[in-house]
Amino acid sequence: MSATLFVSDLHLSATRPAISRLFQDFLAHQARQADQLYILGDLFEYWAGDDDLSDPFNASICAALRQLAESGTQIFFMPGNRDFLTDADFARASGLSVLTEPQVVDIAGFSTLLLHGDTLCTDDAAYQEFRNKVRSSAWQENFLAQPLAERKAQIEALRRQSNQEKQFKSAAIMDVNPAAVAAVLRSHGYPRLIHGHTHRPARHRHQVDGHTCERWVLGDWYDSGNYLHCDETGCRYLTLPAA
Ligand code: LP5
Ligand code: MN
Repeated sequence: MSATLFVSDLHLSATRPAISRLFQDFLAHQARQADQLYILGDLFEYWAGDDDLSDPFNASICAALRQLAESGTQIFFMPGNRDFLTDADFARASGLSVLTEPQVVDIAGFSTLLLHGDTLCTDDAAYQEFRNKVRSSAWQENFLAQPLAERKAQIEALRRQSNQEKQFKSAAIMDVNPAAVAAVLRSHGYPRLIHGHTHRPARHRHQVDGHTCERWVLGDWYDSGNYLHCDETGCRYLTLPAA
């Protein structure tokens, strides 16, 4: 039976070494037994550009991914709102294939739509406006032309602002919008949907135009590690022991 694993929202950073060790352990064990590993965004706390591969922490994560790929597990990475500046050098160093979103893939016979998840949070108008700006190639070219240290300082300022604003946004605003979910399921032929970003792991069922679609939300790696295991029989959540 083929096994495909899904993770997202690990937010790896040198400041949380226990979670990084847990992830490296997951790559060396559970992920090795799988045929494919999908990372649906926010692998890193943030990614300032591929020149930050010189950072020993970043390099160690990429090397562990590459080792997994060389052992025979295929790795796919869909960037999230924190690591959308990853580029070809990152992909090469990690031995993975980058997926653009939205992406429909066949997982053990099930048509499955993959997203990071932030595009479904359409009620978060301030975020969507910000997203549109930073996802334009003109903005990215300009940003990446600045020295790494300057970029990191700007990201720190953004993180402070984002954390502050999130305190005043309701839980509903930061969750997916049901109409956006229905629209994306409709436009992709009523597939199963797997996404992260909201950090609210749960299996949902959506009725859209008479079709029933499953939506699996991935969990974050704040307190412990977790992943979704999918095969011919369907999907199930698995948790790793606390770090
Ligand atoms: O990530 P999460 O889940 O905590 O919050 C997101 C939204 N916040 C973000 C910001 C990232 O977390 C910060 C790290 C990103 C690094 C990317 C690198 C390249 C960009 C560098 C730009 C300088 O994505 C948050 C959502 C939340 O998800 C739930 O969906 O609410 O959105 C915000 O809080 C964004 C604000 O609402 C709008 C911010 C406007 C900022 C204006 C420019 C500030 C520039 C500061 C430096 C010059
Ligand atoms: Mn996210």
